[in-house]
Amino acid sequence: MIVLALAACGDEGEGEGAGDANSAALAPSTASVPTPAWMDVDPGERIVTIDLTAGLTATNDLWNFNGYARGAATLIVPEGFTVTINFKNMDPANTHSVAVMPASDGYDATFHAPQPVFLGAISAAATSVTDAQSADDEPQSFSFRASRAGHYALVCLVPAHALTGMWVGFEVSSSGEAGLRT
Ligand SMILES: [Cu+2]
Repeated sequence: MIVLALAACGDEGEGEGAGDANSAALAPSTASVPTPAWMDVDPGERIVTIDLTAGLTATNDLWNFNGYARGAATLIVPEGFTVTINFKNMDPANTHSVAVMPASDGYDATFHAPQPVFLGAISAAATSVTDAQSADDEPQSFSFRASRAGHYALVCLVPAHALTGMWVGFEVSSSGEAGLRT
């Protein structure tokens, strides 16, 4: 993560103060966004691993991903990388799910036979109130290849959850950028 940030600085602005670990935060918008602790980017292996937790905070009445809802954050992964999502749920009252879906400024209450944007980019029993990920379940993992750059979303497909804001942005960058934009 730090190596990436420093490399980005070196590419972007030589006069900004070499060796300043904070300079990435001050760099122009084309610079890398921060990589949160729950996201690991391996440029060598071309793998991104994301620990994603539903109900991590009280935001949106627990209907959030890592504390974000209603598109308040966008996860960014590089095109062509393999993405593994380790998904768990800390909401004791509701099951949740996650899938990479087309971006939208408003989602329907229900999803019928949803097709994720990328093959395999969906958690188990994603539309089921009873069988999606519960707080009692072991974390589940699924992987997919982010094969096409674009703007998408991570959406909970349990009925009424996306409608109520349980989604965040998911961007596949053609520039190699990775991290979290808030
Ligand atoms: Cu949900």
